[in-house]
Amino acid sequence: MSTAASDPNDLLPPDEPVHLLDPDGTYHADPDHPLDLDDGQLRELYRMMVVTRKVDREAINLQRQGQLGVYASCMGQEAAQIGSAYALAADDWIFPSYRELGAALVREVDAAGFLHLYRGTWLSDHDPYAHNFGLMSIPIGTQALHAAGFAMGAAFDDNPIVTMTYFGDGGTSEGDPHEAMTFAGVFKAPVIFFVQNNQYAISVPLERQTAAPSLAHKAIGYGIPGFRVDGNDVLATYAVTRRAVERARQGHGPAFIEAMTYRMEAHTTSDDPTRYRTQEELDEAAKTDPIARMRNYLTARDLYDQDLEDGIEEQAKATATAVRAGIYDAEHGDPLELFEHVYDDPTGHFDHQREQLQAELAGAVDGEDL
Ligand SMILES: Cc1ncc(C[n+]2csc(CCOP(=O)(O)OP(=O)(O)O)c2C)c(N)n1
Repeated sequence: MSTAASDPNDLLPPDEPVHLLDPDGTYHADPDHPLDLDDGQLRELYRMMVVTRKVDREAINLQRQGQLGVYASCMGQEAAQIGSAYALAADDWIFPSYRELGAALVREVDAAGFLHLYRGTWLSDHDPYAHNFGLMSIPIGTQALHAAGFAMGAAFDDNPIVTMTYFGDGGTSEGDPHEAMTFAGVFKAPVIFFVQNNQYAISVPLERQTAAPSLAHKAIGYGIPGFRVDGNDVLATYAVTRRAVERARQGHGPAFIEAMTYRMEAHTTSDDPTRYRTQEELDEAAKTDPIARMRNYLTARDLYDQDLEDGIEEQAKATATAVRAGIYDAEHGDPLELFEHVYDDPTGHFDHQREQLQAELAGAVDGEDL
């Protein structure tokens, strides 16, 4: 007996990514992607993008001042993250990578707490169960397994939640998302694989990442429908994700969404992007900025004025200031905590590593450099 879709073409993405907003803010209604957002929610999407960008900049500044060890910016990807996270219900779960500050802010995760991982203070100061938002995953794509497993578990329990995981174009070449999508397809797990195609995996451009016609085309190999969306268009991202989420909630299984976007900043603060991309390319990408686009749309709809901008700017500044206060000179925990919560029954090798660190720390206390 075959479990394959009756028509494989149903799994293939459309030729063009779904797009509702032009860069000048002109809106094109699409009967397949109707919007169910009121004026307040439209402004809310804009507000969250502005706050995200401000906090993102603050995090880069904090790294420059030696307060964070490293930081992975999401500048340029605010619409992809906020439009998609906003399409979930509060009970649904998100399993992020390391670049999802925007999605974290939609989930009202305290930004300073979240950034502690980048300071090395602790994994994060947020309780995943209070926000239905997992910890950042640094090993590429591992969070896809968490999302697929969590969704399968929820389905076994008849719990009608949906999970969504974020990973990048580079993540699609890793084994973990492959395994996650294989399981999700077979078990029809209610999970959304949301890929932010920001064109690069560090210095590796998309054309060296895959020979597939698009990343979304890869989904057919798992029996999962692939969708494509203009990820710099917050309304399209919201509408496409919303549809996929409802589909999953109704028992129709997983979806793979490829959001076309662009990473405007370096891969992380340790990267020098001038080694692999040109200023001309950046200037071109800046013309598709997601925040300017939404502002143009709100202006055209008479939903934007200086008072709104001032209020949002004030809130963005207050959030950035709170992040600075929470991170600056925050005390580091005991490095040996690293070894807790790993094994119930630690291996000899693991114990040995712990002893080594303990000895090094004792040396440092005695005045030796680590
Ligand atoms: C398993 C694993 N291999 C390698 C790395 C090193 N690494 C960190 S980020 C990155 C590129 C990821 O690119 P992509 O998936 O496109 O996501 P983006 O960083 O662009 O959001 C790599 C190879 C890692 N963190 N984990």
